Amino acid sequence: MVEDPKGEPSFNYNTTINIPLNLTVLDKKSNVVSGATVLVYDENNNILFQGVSDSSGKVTGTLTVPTSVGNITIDISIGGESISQYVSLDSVLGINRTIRYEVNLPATQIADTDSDGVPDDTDIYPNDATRSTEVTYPAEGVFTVAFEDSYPSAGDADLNDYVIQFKNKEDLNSSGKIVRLKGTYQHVAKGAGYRHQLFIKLPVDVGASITYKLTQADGKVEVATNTVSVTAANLKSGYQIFDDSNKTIRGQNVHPGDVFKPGFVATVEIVFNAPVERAKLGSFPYDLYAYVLNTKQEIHFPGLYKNNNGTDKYLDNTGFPWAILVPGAWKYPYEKYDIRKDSESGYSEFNLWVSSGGKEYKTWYYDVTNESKVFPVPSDSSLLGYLFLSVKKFAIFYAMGLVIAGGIAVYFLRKKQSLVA
Ligand SMILES: [Ca+2]
Ligand SMILES: [Ca+2]
Ligand SMILES: [Ca+2]
Repeated sequence: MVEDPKGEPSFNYNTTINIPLNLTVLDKKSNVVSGATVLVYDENNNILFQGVSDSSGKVTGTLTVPTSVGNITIDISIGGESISQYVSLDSVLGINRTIRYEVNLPATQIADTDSDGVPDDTDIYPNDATRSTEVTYPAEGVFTVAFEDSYPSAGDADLNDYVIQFKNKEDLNSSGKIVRLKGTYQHVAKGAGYRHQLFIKLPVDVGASITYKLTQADGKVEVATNTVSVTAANLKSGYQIFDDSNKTIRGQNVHPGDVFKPGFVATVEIVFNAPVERAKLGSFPYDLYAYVLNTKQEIHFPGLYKNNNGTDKYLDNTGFPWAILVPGAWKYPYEKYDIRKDSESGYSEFNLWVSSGGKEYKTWYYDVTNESKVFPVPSDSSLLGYLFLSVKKFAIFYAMGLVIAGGIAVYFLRKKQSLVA
């Protein structure tokens, strides 16, 4: 039974979408099935979610994917019997499904060394009952966040005042709760006179232990690895990732002819004192924000805070944001080039993307249409790309598991069904 809510999400310059996932697994006799492993992955086998059905047969979570992802696959597996459902994300706002097995489920025991409910062959941490999977944002490479720092005044839309490349990794337990959150952040541009700091707010109800390290781009240590305990209140009020932006980069990296000088790299690992629900933590990129020292203003992504009259606090009166998230090592505009003006923009698809409400030209940021208008940020020399070597571990791991299953896999694949009750 498919009851996926459909519609168009409100457009606020978002390049990723959060899709709630609610599944119920039933057997042939419509009894609920607990202990079924649910795995969700995208077109490139990047894992988006993993969980195990509870005593009510339910699995809940949230998928966070770039809006350009067209299809995902949901695999449900128990006792060697699997069902795959291929889901087009076109106009999908959520995934609400009841999935029924049409075969008798075998009573076979599958090896689960740590007894967390996730079989060894799909458990990223087969000897750690507190964790069973990891999700990386993005699966490969980095995201870029670009801030306009004049808030609450409208910016000039050159989107280079304070630019950070980053990626995050979550460890989830078998209930889909987040046990650990890791982030790596690199300062890449400062096209501004103002000074900034980078923070993250996590509105969770538990404290955490945070391990932090700060290095220069070449790895030279600025702040040695250290671990501190923080309270839930600390996490709610904001944890500082970077201090004064004047001190975390040696060049502005925004003018034609500037030799790119990558800035400092911060590595943050947050281990929560108890697993946290997605609804509490929020979804990638979480509440990552800049604090402008000169104006004492915080600058957040749209979609998180409202004014008293109900409008978005971080969209200006023309509907433009002060913070934009872009997949990849984004080539932001040169100084004073307004991305919205055809004569100044390096991205002719940007306005088309905006006027379509985000439905068309979803990968505008990969298509530089005027190289003379954008800063040539290196795409592959980024340090961050090398800091998460586990990137595709799962995809490879999973593929190998299927290979090892060998002959019986063929048998099961033949029986593999996509029936919906
Ligand atoms: Ca396990
Ligand atoms: Ca485990
Ligand atoms: Ca600006």
